[in-house]
Amino acid sequence: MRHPIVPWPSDAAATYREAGCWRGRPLGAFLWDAADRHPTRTALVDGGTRLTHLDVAERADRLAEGLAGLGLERGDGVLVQLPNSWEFVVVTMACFRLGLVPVMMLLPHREYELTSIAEHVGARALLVPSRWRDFDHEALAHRVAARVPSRPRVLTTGEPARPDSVALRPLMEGRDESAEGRGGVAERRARLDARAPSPSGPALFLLSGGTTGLPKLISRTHDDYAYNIRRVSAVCGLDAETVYLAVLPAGHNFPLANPGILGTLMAGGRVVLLPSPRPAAVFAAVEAERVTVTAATPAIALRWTEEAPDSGRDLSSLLFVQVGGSMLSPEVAARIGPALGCRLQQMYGMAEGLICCLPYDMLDDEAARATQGPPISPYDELKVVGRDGTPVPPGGVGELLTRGPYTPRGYYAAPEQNAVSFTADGWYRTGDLVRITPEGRVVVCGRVKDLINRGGEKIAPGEVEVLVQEIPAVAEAAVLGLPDPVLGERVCLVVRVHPGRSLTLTGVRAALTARGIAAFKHPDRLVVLADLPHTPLGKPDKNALRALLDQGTAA
Ligand code: OOB
Repeated sequence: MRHPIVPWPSDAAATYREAGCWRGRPLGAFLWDAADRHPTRTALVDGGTRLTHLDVAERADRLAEGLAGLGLERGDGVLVQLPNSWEFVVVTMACFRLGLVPVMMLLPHREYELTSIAEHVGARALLVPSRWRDFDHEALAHRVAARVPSRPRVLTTGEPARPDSVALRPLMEGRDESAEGRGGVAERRARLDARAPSPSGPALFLLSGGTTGLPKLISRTHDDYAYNIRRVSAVCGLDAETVYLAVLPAGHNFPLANPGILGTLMAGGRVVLLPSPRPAAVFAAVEAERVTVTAATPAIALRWTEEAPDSGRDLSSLLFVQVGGSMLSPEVAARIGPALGCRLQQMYGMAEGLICCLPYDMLDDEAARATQGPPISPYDELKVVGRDGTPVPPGGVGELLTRGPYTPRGYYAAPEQNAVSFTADGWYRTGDLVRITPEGRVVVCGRVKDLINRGGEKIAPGEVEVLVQEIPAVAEAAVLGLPDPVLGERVCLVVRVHPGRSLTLTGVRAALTARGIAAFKHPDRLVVLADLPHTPLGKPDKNALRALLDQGTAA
């Protein structure tokens, strides 16, 4: 890592330690606890691959030493861009064990995102599949590696196609039982324990939805993430009987840790991994593995709700389905439980920290269910403020500000952004409009931040605008989210073109593909206007544009 992470002030840190939130143990130690308690229970199911808790911990340790053998060291940033798979989990745990800091990328990310983030953290390795869904990630990783000054190694979970790629599988699948015996495992564990990373140091980097063009990385410490996971697991009632189905992209905070993959593993439960939320595959997995809990965005939950009744599958093992990431309409919320034969748990949270949801035993309470629930920790501080930054009267709507034991005080190496996103006394400005009920439950009402939430994927308009401006025909551009019945929002690009030039949506998408930005950020709709409305500061007036598009006065 090239820069230090933003610490909590020492008095807050002391409070969280004294309260027992921060326990001073790295995440790898908690995962080994599960392996000690439940060595032979199945921890991971990925297609035909089934691994026990002990298998996972041993493979992670083996990989950790293998990565160390490649010259990777504690504190090194590595980009992880892997599908939901057992390898993702073992890689993540290996990073925790060695103190490498995985940056959780998404599979659709391309040159633009990978390069800027790899540069930002000075990445030492890129961990990718060889090919995934007909895309050559290994070749992409090499193109990125060649452009990044830190010259990261390319490590792949598949068969490497190039001699300068490192195959990860042989590093994970050692032959302990025959060659080294159990002693080898214990010795390796002791060696890794002896060089374990500092619990107050960075464990992983999550990507922020962000609103500007710069990559914003959220560094989560071992202490803070372990506490987050422990609390949300307790609130959700997880135990060794839990069978969690991971279908959302594992690099997202929601399926990774709320309670998600890591929460389930730490509870001694079983994680079933699927690479996509396709209903038929999901229902088949629920039936086959007796899944008890899964997580979805509203758009995905709606698809499941529509298709479950005719699936012919036995979904009776499901206790609850978590839905979060974007606004869930009350109508859809009312249908999910009955259709899937389980309870609905709404979840409002963010990679920046704060998580709110109703405790598991309150999911039948109708009044409570109309909210997104209270924060998971008594140490979470919430404040609702008006435009002028002063608190609104109790129950009023305003922007939510938050602080707490698992909400870091700043993004990684981004002082200018931090001055905007955090107050001087450390509150994170969520950019969400909420109200808080007398019982302390949060109701999300809207948003003040300039961000597009397309089916739970967050898109920074500024990031797309910058690249669109590079297209020669474009004189001026604004990117905004327009309401969509399925995804919540879709990406709309409004442009003014230079005289005599023209532009098509296909042309824009081709230009953005060439520029290497993830396809989910591409505009779904293009509107060409003779002129754009402006704010007094001379920027495109997005509210005016939205009103214009709403009225249908623009094609
Ligand atoms: C989750 O995390 P992120 O970092 O992808 O996005 C956070 C943002 C929030 O600030 C809010 O704008 C929106 O996503 N959001 C919701 C919501 N949950 C998240 N908006 C309305 N209703 C909800 N229930 O999206 C995330 C992380 C952990 C758990 C759950 C979601």
